[in-house]
Amino acid sequence: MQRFQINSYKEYEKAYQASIDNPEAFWEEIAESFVWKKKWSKVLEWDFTKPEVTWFKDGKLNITENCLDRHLKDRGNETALIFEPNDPNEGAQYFTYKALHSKVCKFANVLKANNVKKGDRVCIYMPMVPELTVAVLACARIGAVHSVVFAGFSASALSARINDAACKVLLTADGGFRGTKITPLKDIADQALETCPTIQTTIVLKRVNNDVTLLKNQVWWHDQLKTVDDNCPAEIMDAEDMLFILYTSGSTGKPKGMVHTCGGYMVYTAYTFRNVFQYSCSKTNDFGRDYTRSSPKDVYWCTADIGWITGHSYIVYGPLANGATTLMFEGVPSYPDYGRFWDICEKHKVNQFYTAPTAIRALAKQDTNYADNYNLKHLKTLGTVGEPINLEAWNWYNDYVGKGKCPIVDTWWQTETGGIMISSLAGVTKDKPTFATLPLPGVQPVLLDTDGTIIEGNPAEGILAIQFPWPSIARTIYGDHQRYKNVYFSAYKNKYFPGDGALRDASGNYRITGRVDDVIIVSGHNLGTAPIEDAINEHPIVAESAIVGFPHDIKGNALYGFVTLKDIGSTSDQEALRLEINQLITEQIGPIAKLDKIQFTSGLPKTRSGKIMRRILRKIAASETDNLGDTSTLLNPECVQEIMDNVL
Ligand code: 6R9
Repeated sequence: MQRFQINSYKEYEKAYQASIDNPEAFWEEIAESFVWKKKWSKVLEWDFTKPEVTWFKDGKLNITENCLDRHLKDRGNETALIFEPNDPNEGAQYFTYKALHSKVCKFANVLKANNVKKGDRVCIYMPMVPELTVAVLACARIGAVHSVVFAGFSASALSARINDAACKVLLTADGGFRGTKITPLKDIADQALETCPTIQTTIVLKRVNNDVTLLKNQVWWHDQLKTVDDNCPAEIMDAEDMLFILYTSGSTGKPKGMVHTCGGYMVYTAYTFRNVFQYSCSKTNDFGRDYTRSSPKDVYWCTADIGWITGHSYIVYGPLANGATTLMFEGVPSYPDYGRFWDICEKHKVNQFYTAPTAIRALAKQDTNYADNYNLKHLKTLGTVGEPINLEAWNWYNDYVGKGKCPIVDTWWQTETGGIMISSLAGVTKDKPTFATLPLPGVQPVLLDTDGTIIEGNPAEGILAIQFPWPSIARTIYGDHQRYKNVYFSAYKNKYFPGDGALRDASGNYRITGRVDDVIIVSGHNLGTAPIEDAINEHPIVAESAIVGFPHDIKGNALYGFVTLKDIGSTSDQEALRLEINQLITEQIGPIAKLDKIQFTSGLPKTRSGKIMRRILRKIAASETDNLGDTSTLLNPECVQEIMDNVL
């Protein structure tokens, strides 16, 4: 019998081997730890050429029964969710499994009362408050598909996402607290709704007491709750029914609505959560059998926003499927001061802490070492996600937060993969600074040459690809299966192509070296260059633009824009134009996509086929001009010198 929890390196090796030798038998045994309404007829069917992947065919379940109902008997009074508000003086809130179950059922009934049915799409544009978690689970309860849009996105980004999925209902709030600022979510939503004909109802949560007026077809969350009870049987879902859509940036064009389904996503996020973080429940554990570690129960905190995949998989679904205590934080690491993360760790006795390199770098940069002022002795596991972690940040995290005693799990994965793919297992397999290390059971990575040949042996460096499906692989791009095929399955035959490069050391540990496409990761957020360029090009006097990333101390990468104007003499006030350009980007995408540097130039380096040579611009932006590489194919080599002479 395959154990749910891996407790030693030997067990990892055994599990990994079993998952390669017989993936179906391996995942079947793991899947049996969950509550299914009806068992599957086949564990896996797949064909990467179509691409089509089916896990747990004909299996029936509801993920919320696995995240909530099944815990009620043994751990109904244990804490499921801790909410830490933006303002520390407001005080934390604690929700037991019973309380969370009741809230989810009630809100599920609100959705039903508003005509939301199985398969309908519900857009959620909310701050990091408990109602967000409740809303996500309430959708899953009745089989509605949630599409959470990060509350930092602009009105036009929001409406594009609502329209892409033809959402029926929008859930939002009067506003959201972020440090000293309030985001006027309702105003932004109203602006978006002007161009969203499919939205029938908007349900508005009161959070900041902003003075907002409800328009036609808008209702208050609290009023809606008055008319429902908390009895809501879970909708029976097929393992392959859609659970949610989550948008991610592509290197070209509009955002991609990645589709995740119920069965495989649940199995994989729960399994990886338990094993990567080595989360300890207590002696009475639902997956039972082999669980002996420590009690009482751990407190786990992931600092991500539920608007991103990390929040979906490792704040909500993975932890709750394990009966864990998961903490969500509304605010920012710098408010009231840069000690806030550590204050929360001390206050809630956090045992597993999962954050992003950009946050670590920002904290490490402060003159005061705030981490030293708090008692962090409960920390057992530290995690990082979102981008490669540089050695300096890794060392700071290890020394000042982990005090040299906590394993650091550097988890490589993507919105598309649904769950963690390459990572050490805390204290079970070895970590190695700046390396994500080893693939999880079920994950079969390879490194490829540019022509697609598999590079055998170690060490090696190349393009990362995955050659076998895992349960939580995204099944399609909503409404555009052809694009799904083109982006992920066409570059290399019969392999999933994630868009990252990697190297493998002599012992087979993977280190992710960064994107190999036109996606730039800024402060852990994926940004496609094309949508930003589209926004800039809307400016009436802009002719053309090209965006590249350049190294930044805190953000990892920052954005550098090269912009040509329709008439070079058309503006004397470059500073004003820069502000206007960033304003356009803020309106079209959101403040996260603003450019740090904007250089005006008379031309952009282009190939004869008219493609902008970003490779050259990238080098100039990073001040690596010693070796610009091959410029012989350029149509207009003269502009390169001009750009170098005026670099910012
Ligand atoms: C979970 C998440 C995915 C991209 C991915 C890669 C980068 C994520 C990383 C990492 C190096 C890690 N990335 N984790 N790079 N080391 N541990 O971040 O999903 O927002 O879709 O981003 O992030 O480039 O391809 P998503």
